[in-house]
Amino acid sequence: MTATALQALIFDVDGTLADTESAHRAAFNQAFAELDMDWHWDDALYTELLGISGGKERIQHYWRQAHPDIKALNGQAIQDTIDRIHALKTAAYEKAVQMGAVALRPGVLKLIESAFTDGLRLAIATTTSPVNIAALLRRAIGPDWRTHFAAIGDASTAPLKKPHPQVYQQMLTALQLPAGACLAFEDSSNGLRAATAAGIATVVTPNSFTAHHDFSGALRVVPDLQQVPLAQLRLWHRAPVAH
Ligand code: XBP
Ligand code: MG
Repeated sequence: MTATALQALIFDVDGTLADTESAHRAAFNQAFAELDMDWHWDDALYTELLGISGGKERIQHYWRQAHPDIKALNGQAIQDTIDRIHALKTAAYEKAVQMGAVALRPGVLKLIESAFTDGLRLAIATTTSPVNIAALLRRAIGPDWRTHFAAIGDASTAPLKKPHPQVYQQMLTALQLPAGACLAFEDSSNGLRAATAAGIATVVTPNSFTAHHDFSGALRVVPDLQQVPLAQLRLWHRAPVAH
C-alpha cells in the first residue's frame, strides 16, 4: 500500500501521448533525401533503431553501423553533419505535425483534462526536442497548452537520454515531489527503465514499434489509456502490483 497520495502524472511524448514515430521516420528519410544521402530507414530498420533514444544519437549509431569507415572522419565533421541532418529532420517533422500528421492516442486528452481539473500536477519527460512537443500539443490542446504542465523535461534539459533516469529526476526536482507521489506513462522499455530507475511507478501503453519490448517492472501494461480513468490510476497507485 503506497502511503503517499497521487499528486502528479509524468508523461513521455513519442509513442505515449501520440503515435509519432512513423512521422519521425518519414522526417528522417526526408532529411536524408534533401542531402542526397543514400540512406533510407524502413519500418523494420527504424523499429530496431528505436532501441537508441534520441534522434542525433540514432543517426550516429546508424552511421557507425552502416559505414564503419566513419572512424576515419574527424569527430567535429561528424557532429556537424549529424546536427545538420537532425535540423532538417526536425523542421520536416514540425511541419508534418502542424499539417495534422499526428493525433493524440486514445484516452490521452481526456486523462490530461480530468487530471488537470482534479488538481493533479502534470509534467512531461521526453527525449525529443522542445519544438516537437510544442507542435504536437499546440495542435492537440491549443495555444495555452503549456498552462497544463507544471514542468517539462526534454532534449534541451536532459542530455543523458533514456534509459538514463535524468529527465525523470529533473521532473521530480521541478515538481518538488517524491517519486512515490507520481505516476509515469511510457511506451518503450528505455522509457520504462528511465522512469523506474528514478523510482516512479509506470503505466506502459505499447505501440506497434514497441510491442515486442520487455515491460517487466511496469505497474500496468495497457493497450491505451481509453479505459483508464483517473479513479483507476489512483487505485493502481495506492496498491502497486508490479507487472
Ligand atoms: C523518443 C525518442 C526521440 C524520437 C525522435 O522520445 O527517442 O528521439 O524518436 O525525436 P520519447 P528527436 O522519450 O518522447 O519517447 O529526433 O527529436 O530526438
Ligand atoms: Mg516514448
